[in-house]
Amino acid sequence: MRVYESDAIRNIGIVGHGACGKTSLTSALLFAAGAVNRLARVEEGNTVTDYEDEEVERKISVSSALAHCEWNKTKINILDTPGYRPFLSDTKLALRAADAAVVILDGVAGVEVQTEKVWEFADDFGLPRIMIINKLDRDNASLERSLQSVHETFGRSAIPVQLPLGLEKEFTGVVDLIAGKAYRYERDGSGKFQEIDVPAELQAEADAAREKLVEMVAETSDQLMEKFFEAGTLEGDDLLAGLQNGVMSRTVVPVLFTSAVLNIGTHRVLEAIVNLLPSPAAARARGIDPRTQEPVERPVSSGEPYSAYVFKTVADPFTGRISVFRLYSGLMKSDSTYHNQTKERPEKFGPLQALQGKTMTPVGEVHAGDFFAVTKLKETTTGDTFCDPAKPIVFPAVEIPEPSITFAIEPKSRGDEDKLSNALARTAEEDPAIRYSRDAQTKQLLLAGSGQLHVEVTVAKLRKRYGVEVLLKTPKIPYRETIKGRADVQGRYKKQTGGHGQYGDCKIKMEPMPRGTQFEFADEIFGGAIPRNFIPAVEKGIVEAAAKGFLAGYPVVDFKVTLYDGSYHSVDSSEMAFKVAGSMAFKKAMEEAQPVLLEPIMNVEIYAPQDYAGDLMGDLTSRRGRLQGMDIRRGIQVIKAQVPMAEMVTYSPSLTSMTGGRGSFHMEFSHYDEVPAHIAQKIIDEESREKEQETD
Ligand SMILES: Nc1nc2c(ncn2[C@@H]2O[C@H](COP(=O)(O)OP(=O)(O)O)[C@@H](O)[C@H]2O)c(=O)[nH]1
Ligand SMILES: [Mg+2]
Repeated sequence: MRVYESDAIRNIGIVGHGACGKTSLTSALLFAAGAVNRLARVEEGNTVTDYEDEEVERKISVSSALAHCEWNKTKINILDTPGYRPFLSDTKLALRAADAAVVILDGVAGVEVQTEKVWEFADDFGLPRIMIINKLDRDNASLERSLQSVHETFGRSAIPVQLPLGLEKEFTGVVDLIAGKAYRYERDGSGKFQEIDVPAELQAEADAAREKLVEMVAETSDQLMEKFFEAGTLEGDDLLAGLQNGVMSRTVVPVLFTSAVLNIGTHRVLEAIVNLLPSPAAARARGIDPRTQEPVERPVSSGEPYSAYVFKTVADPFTGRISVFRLYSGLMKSDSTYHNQTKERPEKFGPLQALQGKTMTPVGEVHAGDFFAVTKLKETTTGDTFCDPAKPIVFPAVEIPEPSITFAIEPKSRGDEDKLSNALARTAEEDPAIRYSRDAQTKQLLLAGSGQLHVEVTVAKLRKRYGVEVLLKTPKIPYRETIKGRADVQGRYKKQTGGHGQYGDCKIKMEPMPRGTQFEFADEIFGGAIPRNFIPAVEKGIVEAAAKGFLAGYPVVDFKVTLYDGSYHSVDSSEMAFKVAGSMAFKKAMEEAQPVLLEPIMNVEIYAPQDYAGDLMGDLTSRRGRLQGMDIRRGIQVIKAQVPMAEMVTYSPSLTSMTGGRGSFHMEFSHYDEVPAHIAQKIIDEESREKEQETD
């Protein structure tokens, strides 16, 4: 493998809505640049970047993958990313490591829901962009419609630098407006093309399009504006330089045209990546100085002390952990020890590897701006920074949205519990968007992800890679019980039939306490009505009974018990007897004290385009939600509400169908509140039915 200097590198993230052709275009680019020797296809499951089992099987990308090729002596690192919503966290993590975004549109569909999302990601990271309208060979492909949707959604920065030669069945290539040349391709996927003059019948259209482009570029600088006014146009070099500037300052987004599966226009895309997009050296590495917490930056240059960021971890069942790095500054070599600043410890590196999808090739050293992978690092996880401890810098980690859907999982075969927790830990390492935990109350193992498909893919991974079959279930709601009234009762346990008997007797008062106080026990025994050593036993009896619940088996909380009287027997009394007396008193008191069920209430924030606000609020009302406020952020409607957790279990798929996938939401626990009586009765009935089934 060659070593590339920073200015001979381009790092691009290929992004777009699912199925717009990102993986196919990656495949075509690799073939066009000669990095692979055939045009691999998503349908055949042989592409470089969709190599995971789940990707081959489902024919969609579920995680980002890295590939590279060389064009005009420049190394192009390509991050092919997922485009479906449940996997977009991974797209965001990958873009964090890129220097530019190549935004792909399906030429039939135009801008789609996730196109907007990935466009925003590129904004968040300040990435220059080019745009590609793909699938121009398809029936109903339309340039006007696609461009109109682009302008409506993203403003006027997008501007074609090409014209297509034909469309649909006639799409054979492109006119390059900058070079004033046309490129006509064979339609057999071979990538063979001829450079030709702009066809006469397209000349007028090409001139008009070029003029628009020139005007737009002229506006990017005063100097170009002057030249433009003097000469009435901009010539080759000025146009190119102006375009580069416009791209860098993110005021211009050049638009190109392709058919990825027919391999048409791909060489022009490689040209555009090399000529229009910046090298890593054009930006500075920005982070935080861990000693002062102040922002620091440095040039992306091999002459600087080393700093690198782990943007991806692959849990390979054979190779083990593979950490994928973006090197920001300095150079790194195989078989050296480097400092993980985030974990504050050294790690021994084996060989540095270049990644072509899943294929690794050792490289001796890597220079600033490039990517590499290392296997079997011990402590390193996604989001870690490595740097020279003498000149430390930490790169901020990417914020991963909270999961939106939670399932309870259990292994199909008992005894697989350990295997499952090990498999989950490894899976979570490579996919920071999944979360798993054991619910302290329901004891269920919970697996949360960004959508049903995300959880299903995770479960499939658990099965295929780690051989653990799991069942997915709707999670139990951690209801609780409490009281609204007071009680004053006696609990007396007496068994005195021959021999050693049992005797315990207590009088307690029970009263409600504020939410969140759990349980309080007051000992007001004076004068030894119950001997001191038995008093903790009474409390223990109450605590144990409260944990088992009274109405429907859920823990009783937020109440106070005052032990104020009792009696004992000098021979028959024991801790055991007082514990039983305590639990008897508890049950009696519950009967009197108006027990009720409590349910967890969530703070929910819903984000969707404004048109959906009415439907969404109606739906929230039907879920017993209470509206807390509304807001518009970045043109997006934000609805805040408090909704019972039980009503949110099915929210993720409903929101998707209500908003055509445009909505998203976030929720977190707020507090416990009383379950309305008619619903409480259903929960209690359900619980007793389950109990019966268990004892059958
Ligand atoms: N007709 C046509 N189909 C394409 C083109 N690019 C991709 N496809 C098909 O669109 C589907 C999705 O492609 P894929 O590359 O997996 O999209 P991704 O989700 O953006 O990675 C596959 O069936 C491809 O064969 C194209 O340029 N023309
Ligand atoms: Mg893909």
